[in-house]
Amino acid sequence: MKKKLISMLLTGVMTASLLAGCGGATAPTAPAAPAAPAAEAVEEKVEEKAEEVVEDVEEAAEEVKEEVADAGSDGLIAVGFAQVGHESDWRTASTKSCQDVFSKENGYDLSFVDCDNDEAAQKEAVRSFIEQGVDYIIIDPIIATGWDTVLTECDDAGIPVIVIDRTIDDSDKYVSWVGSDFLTEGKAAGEWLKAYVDAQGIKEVNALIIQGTIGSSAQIGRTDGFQEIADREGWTVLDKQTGDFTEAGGQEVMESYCKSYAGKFNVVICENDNEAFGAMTAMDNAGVKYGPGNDVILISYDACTAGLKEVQAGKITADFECNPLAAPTVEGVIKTLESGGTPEAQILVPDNWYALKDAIVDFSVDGNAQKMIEVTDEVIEAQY
Ligand code: GYE
Repeated sequence: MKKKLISMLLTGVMTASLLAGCGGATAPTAPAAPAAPAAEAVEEKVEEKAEEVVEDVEEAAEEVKEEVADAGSDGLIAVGFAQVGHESDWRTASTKSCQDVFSKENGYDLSFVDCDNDEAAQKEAVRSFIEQGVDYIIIDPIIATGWDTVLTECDDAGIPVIVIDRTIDDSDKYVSWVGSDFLTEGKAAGEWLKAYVDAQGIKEVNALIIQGTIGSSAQIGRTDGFQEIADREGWTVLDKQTGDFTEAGGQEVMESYCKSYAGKFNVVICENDNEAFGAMTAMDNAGVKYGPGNDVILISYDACTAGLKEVQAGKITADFECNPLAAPTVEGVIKTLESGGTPEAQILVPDNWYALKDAIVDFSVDGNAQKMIEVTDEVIEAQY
């Protein structure tokens, strides 16, 4: 194609220059003298010029093609979002937040994939976004590792990646991470428990932990943060098993705990509210009394609306929030990129800690005094 274009251009230019010669002076009657060296130099120059012209034409054609492609999406910003799944109330709120923000009315064409807690499906979803040629990819990584290969593919495709909520710990090929500090959440639960048992005159802590999805940064941070305080205070952590952030998982683990540790535990920590709901069912069925003034202190994370209702009902003694409404902040990152700016690499969304009045105690995390919010009808009404 390119050669054809060059020869067409060359013929055109040579013809034009010959015609121009005929018009100005008397056409030579004798046969034209054999081409002199100067004529070859002219031909080379013309060929060079023709090549440049062809390259400019090809570049212009490429730009037009790209504009046409963009125009095909009605000028919307195409965003691919690979969501963890639908395992909890928290996840539902996170998904709704993203779908509300990245709507067509707001100028986005959102491709949403619920990866159903399946790591392979999540990688597949990201690769499908690359195939689609989206403008941005958002990932909430089910677990923190195994990401560098697929993030390299995004990088090679020139598609910026933004990580929301959970972290990716084995690759830095993404523009920004927007989420909560899970280690601080775990430490806050431990430091609150220390202040609470002291205030209640409870001398011993024998704790059972129902963990989130193993290998997720939310599970790692909450488990490690609480364990740090437990080790410092000499508490006994009788067992840790995963409930996979689901209500069924929480109930199953708690049923097993009620059999294996009957009468030996006085604290249960669930790494999200849905596990706490399942644990409550199991303890009810086993006749275990929990909540303020009872045998077992029940601690939870997320502080979703349903979780705060259980705090108000005197079931969950303290609930440590993880804010699921990060989508507006992620949109801010995209807007910064769209305007040619450089967004922050890490953007923390604020979390709060909740309890009923009698369970609100003063405590600090890493030397920073913490504020607890008393659960009331208004607080529940305003929650996510
Ligand atoms: O705690 C849980 C959800 O990644 C922080 O995942 C999130 C966790 C949250 O299933 O409810």
